Amino acid sequence: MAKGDPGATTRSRRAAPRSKRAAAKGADPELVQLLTPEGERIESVIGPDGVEYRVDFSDEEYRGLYRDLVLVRKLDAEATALQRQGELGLWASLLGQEAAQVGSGRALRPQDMAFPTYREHGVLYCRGIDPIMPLGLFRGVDQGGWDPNEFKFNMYTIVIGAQTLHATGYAMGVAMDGRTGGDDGEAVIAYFGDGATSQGDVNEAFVWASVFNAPLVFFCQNNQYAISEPLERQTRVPLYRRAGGFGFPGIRVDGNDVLASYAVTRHALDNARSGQGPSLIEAYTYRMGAHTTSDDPTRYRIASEVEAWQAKDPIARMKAFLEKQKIVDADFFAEVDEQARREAVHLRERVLAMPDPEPVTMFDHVYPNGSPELDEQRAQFTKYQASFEGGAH
Ligand SMILES: Cc1ncc(C[n+]2csc(CCOP(=O)(O)OP(=O)(O)O)c2C)c(N)n1
Ligand SMILES: [Mg+2]
Repeated sequence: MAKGDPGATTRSRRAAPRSKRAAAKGADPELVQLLTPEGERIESVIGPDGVEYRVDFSDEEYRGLYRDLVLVRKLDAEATALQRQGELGLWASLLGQEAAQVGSGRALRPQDMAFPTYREHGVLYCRGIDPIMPLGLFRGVDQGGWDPNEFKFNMYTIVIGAQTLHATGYAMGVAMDGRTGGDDGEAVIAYFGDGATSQGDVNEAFVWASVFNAPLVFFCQNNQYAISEPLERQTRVPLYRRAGGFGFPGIRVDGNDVLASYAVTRHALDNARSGQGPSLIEAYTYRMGAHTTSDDPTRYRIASEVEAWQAKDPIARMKAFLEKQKIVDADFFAEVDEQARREAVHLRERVLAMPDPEPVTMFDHVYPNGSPELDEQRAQFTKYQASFEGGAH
């Protein structure tokens, strides 16, 4: 699938998927999966919601998804390295969550609006935003530099769960403006984590979205941890089942399976855009790295757990599938790796070249037209800066 083409159709030339099995042997019946960890393709699966989930991509689209996965992982690794070298203040890695993000990100149609947390670098990439953008934020040289309306991708939100309320209000507005209905309708997606489900904001968002039938998909990446707190400290029931209590459908998808993540998200978005209201997707995945670069996960989880999830790696299974089905030629993987390497070098060069802003400019974009209070704070700050030896710096 072409970069920046999130609306590409799932219907395509290659009609018959290779595997005819309805579901993998021993597969979790609660988990929608279309690609096993071994790279076996499942033609279609009936979810516990009775919906038949399937994708029907062309070879080119399959290769495109693989390229997306590799690129976002490489750029993320580069950002982690930059933080380690002191070039970023902090980085929240998406390692392990590439399929949940690329699958859902590519399922968005151009008109759909996304509300991310601080970890959605893969979705940001799928929205066609320059991957340099979040690095300015984490380097502390800007406050997030993209235009949410231009890219239909809101600002990163660090306040846990807050964006689910923003998304609900926005989605209610979409419905009130009559922008739902048909393929051209607008749907909204709100990303959040397993830990966020314990927040009041998220539960309030569920209530409002439900009773106002908002065109909204709640996309929870259950990566098993909220910093050091494991999932069992958030819930006694699978997270997707919470939706039932609020009056809308919930579904759990294999978040390490890019095809299933795409299929489930596309279905939920299309339901939302056609006026059928909200739903909850629990993308069951794993945070392979630290919570952020300020965290040391070896303090609270054991290596064997990480190893078990390594066997479910989202990129490895897509690679195995492409190889098995011979839909790549010999140099494809090397070519993708080389592109990723080049883009990472380019990213690094541009980060190192970012100018440091004058500290006083932090007051510039707080309000569109400023305020007397802000003017006072700016004056105080300028005076404070000038008190240092050598003047303003
Ligand atoms: C309202 C609020 N409370 C606490 C925090 C501190 N905090 C930052 S990340 C985090 C854990 C979030 O876990 P989860 O929702 O599972 O998302 P993940 O980081 O795993 O993607 C917490 C508690 C915060 N940013 N905002
Ligand atoms: Mg989490």
